[in-house]
Amino acid sequence: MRVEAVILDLDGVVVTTDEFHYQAWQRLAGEEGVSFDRKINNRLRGVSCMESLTILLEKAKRKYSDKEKKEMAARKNRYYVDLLDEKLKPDGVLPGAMDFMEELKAHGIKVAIGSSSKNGMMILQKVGMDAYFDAVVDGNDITKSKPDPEVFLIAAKRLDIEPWDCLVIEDTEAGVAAGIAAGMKVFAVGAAADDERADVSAPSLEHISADEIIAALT
Ligand code: B16
Ligand code: MG
Repeated sequence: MRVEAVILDLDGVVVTTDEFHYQAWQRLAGEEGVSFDRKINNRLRGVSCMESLTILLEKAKRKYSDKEKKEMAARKNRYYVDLLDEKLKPDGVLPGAMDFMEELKAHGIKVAIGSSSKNGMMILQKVGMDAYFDAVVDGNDITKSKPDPEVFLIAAKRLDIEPWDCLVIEDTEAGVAAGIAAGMKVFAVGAAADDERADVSAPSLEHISADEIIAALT
């Protein structure tokens, strides 16, 4: 393949907002008397807000109506956005991510974001990167979240690049599956680094250069 575009997942690849998601879910769970810990939080990584709520409520003592669930998801999002607003700064960009993307741009490779988060644009604004990418596709643009390939296929379309010339960088199982389903090559990092379905992997973008990745795929 020729790598013509790289579509990066946001949370866990370019920035880490994981701790803020954890704190917001924990506050909601506390208010509702539902048990919640980091192990359950790990299952929420990469999946949408409503799907995360369904997982959180697996241990609830009672059933919640759809109206109640909508209110709870909105409440969690308020807590999360308040944390982002207060705490997310340009130093929230993960080590190695900036150099990696600069290297791609220097090769004339297009760079995009493919995120499940409805707060994707706000996150990019907070770290000063809202004008950095050739395309940004987030949770507001999609009807089906990862592992469905929709987010990555929309990104490829906006970039005007064929899916088979795109490389996805992901940190979750659902995201790796979405990249494969999109017909793209997948580079797995972080929590997904040992996912054998990926074409290439590394602990983070700090541990490998873009040149090494491109060479491994061509
Ligand atoms: P929001 P990504 C994902 O972002 C997060 O990893 C996941 O934990 C979160 O539930 C999901 O976005 C939805 O986020 O609540 O902000 O809409 O990894 O796809 O960039
Ligand atoms: Mg992620």
